Amino acid sequence: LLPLESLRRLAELHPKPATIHFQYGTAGFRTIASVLDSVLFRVGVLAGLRSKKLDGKTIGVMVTASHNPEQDNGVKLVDPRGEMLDTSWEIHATALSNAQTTDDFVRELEKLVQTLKIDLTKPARVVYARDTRPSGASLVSALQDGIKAIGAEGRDAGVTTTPILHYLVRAINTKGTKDSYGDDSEEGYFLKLSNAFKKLVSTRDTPQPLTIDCANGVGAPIAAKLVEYLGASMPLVLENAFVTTPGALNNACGADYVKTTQKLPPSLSGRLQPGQRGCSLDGDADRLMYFYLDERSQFHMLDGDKIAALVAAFIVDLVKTSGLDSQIKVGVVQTAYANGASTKYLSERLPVRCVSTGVKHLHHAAEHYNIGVYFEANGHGTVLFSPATQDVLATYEPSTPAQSTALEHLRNLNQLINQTVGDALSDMLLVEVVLAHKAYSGIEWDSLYVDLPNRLVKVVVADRNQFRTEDAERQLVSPAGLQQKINELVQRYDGGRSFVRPSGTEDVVRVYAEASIKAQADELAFRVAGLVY
Ligand code: 16G
Ligand code: ZN
Repeated sequence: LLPLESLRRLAELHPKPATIHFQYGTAGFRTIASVLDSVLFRVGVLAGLRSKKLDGKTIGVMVTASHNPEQDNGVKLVDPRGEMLDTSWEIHATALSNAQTTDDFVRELEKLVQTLKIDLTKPARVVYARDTRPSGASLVSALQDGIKAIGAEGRDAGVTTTPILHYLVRAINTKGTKDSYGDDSEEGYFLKLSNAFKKLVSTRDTPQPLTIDCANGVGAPIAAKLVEYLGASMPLVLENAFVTTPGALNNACGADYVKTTQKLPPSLSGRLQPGQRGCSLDGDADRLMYFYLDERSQFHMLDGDKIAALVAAFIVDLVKTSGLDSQIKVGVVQTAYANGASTKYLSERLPVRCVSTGVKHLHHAAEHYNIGVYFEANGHGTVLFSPATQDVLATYEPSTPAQSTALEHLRNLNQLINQTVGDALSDMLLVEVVLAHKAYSGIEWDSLYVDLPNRLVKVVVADRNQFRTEDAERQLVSPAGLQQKINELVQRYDGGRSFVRPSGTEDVVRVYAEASIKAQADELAFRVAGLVY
């Protein structure tokens, strides 16, 4: 039976604000922090139930609003393998969060337990963490009340990055098994990454220091710890590390700023020398944007598509050199936002699939390859080695020194890459490994292909739910007739491509357009926006 007394007593301390409708979307719950107290309490309870349903496996809860402004916050659940919450539970999260009174909440809980056949006698374990937002501490205490109310065991992972929380969940659940993911501590994470990195770059000279824009977020203290583990193997210069300055988080800095403005954060101007490269993390360090200044100090952005191109080509080469190309097939997953030039570059080298926006879609599709590389243009992504591929790598016997070296590199990449979710710091080390092996500067990396000019605009519409898409969001099926009009417009532009989709995180519709000339991409975007409006 549900512990009704503690559930009711603690639920009373976290009443749901009237008139607000919550929704567990692509990024979990995310909104202005001041209304989230009841949501956090209920997520604590739900995490406990999910753990019981999965036989006491540890469930993760991350309190963050990523690249959103400082006054926002959010929360998402992490499943036992370190992946996003199973989508079939998203509606349960939404339903629980919207129960108006304590009675409604208890009724929703009883319904859940019954329909999902949850055995309440099972143990429940939850590990949680938060980013540096000022609202985080009080939201975590609401979460702790929820965990307590359902009688679950909680573990506080403190202030850390989203990808480290995902790592911890997987490490805890695989502890002591043959699939052990590493020690279930922050130290275990740093050791795993830094050891693999050092082996991968053992033959090169000390590199130029890399500048990291930490978005004034949790990436700053975590990168500072990473610096100690990396030592001379990778000198890092941390910028925008003002985590306690009010209003600084994600403000005119960070990966989202760089991607949307295609500019160097003003705080870095003068801090980066011509020819030097740097990168930006977002507020919870799961997105990464690279950039460099050319010799005329012009800014150039290297986004998630450029990372995918760099990394996928490198892995394909290693697989071939190791002699494993008949056993290991490498593939790439992108979304419709991937620059057309990147899709062309990649398609000439390996299979490429396009899926709907959102990490869960990309991650899931990447699991279908032996090695699946996925990156969103916005800098979120990772590489997945399938279990069968990991076995192949563990048991394969190379027959030449070249094969043996390539195999060793693949094994170390398997350790270096955080495969639970996109991880800016792990991805950054991955990029640095490839650049070192190829002896590429930012310029050479950038010239793998030339981005097609593009433009993204958002349109406020009366009801964004009217906009429904198919074919991985590339075609509108509703409103009727609109896609036809878009097609007619697109045809008139050289290299034209455009699509329209409702945002999953904001109350807007997004319009993306590409063309071979910048002015034409802008014009196409605005004309399609005109059709939508
Ligand atoms: C969320 C997604 C991100 C996606 C973005 C699109 C996760 C963890 N995050 O932040 O992958 O790119 O939404 O936002 O899935 P939009 O729907 O507003 O364009
Ligand atoms: Zn993020």
